[in-house]
Amino acid sequence: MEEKNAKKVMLSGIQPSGDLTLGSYLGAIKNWSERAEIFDCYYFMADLHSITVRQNPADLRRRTIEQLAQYIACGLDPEKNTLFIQSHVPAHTQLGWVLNCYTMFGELSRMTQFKDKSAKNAENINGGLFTYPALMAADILLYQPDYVPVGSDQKQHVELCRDVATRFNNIYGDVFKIPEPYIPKVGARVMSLVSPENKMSKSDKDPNGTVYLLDQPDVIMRKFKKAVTDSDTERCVHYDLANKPGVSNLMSIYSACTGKTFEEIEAEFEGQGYGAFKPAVGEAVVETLRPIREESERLLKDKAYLETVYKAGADKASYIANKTLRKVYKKVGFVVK
Ligand code: ATP
Ligand code: LTN
Repeated sequence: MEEKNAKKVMLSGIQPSGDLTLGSYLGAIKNWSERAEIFDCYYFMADLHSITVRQNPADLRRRTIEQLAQYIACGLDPEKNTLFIQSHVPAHTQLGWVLNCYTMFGELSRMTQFKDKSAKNAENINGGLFTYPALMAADILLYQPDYVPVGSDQKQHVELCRDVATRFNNIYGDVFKIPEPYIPKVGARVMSLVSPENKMSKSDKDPNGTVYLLDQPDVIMRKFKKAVTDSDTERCVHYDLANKPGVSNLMSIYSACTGKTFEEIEAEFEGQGYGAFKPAVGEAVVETLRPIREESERLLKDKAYLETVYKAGADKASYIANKTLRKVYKKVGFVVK
């Protein structure tokens, strides 16, 4: 018991707003799966957040379950990690409401994700999109985590969460642990295969730029063969992020999948040009993703097992979350039953 309490807590979520990608895997989930021994880990499908942008209900349901299967297939063992669906733990919306009342209009107005998403969805700038960070703060603070592993785009939200938690603690005493964002090292940023200046993203409109975890091998190979490289005449495989972003991105992917260094990759393809390099990267990705796709497909045939996982996850998460919620309700002056 003592040892369990000594473990640091880690928590993160991904919105099931698109199918998971090679970027989600290399940038996030792969690293999460290596931490289960050291940390007490909570990972969830952020379905409540995803409806801030209009979703097709059948797709959202399918993707939420697929995301769970993919988390497990990527190595998140449900025995060692708490995996759950955000909407199954009502404490998220309950604390979300309370924190809305401790988050300032000005703070929310400054969030770059709000500005970006408002520009992209001008016809649906809804209240949820605006107050998204208060719900995200609740997601985090309920579990009193030490670290929140997120991409650099989410750092601003974790900082706002820290500000809100500090504000609350200053009024009511030490209720919340102040969490640290945990940003992966540079290089864990996989770029689009068709526009390497943009991040590979699950909601990208052009599927050719994005490799999905469930893509079949022939689809992956086609995407890599068509990947943008660069227009210089020497066509050599050399890492140069500023001048050769396409080739550099492919090298990063190849390195992440094979464990080879950039020097080793340059030596391997010396004098061969991109014609040999691009299919080699494709094959390395196919082999990296093959066990994940096969295991996901197997798990998706066993809906009963996935149901036991998300039900057990929701029970465990609710137990922890409700403890924090109860404390908060008492502090703000609600009659607690
Ligand atoms: P959306 O397109 O719906 O905004 P996204 O594909 O950009 O989503 P997120 O859901 O914002 O992905 O990211 C989930 C996690 O996956 C983030 O914490 C981030 O670290 C990681 N991630 C996503 N895409 C990449 C990428 N291309 N490279 C590295 N990490 C990534
Ligand atoms: N906003 C995040 C998803 C997310 C999250 C969280 C991440 C929702 N709640 C709590 C970490 C902790 C995103 O869009 N990637």
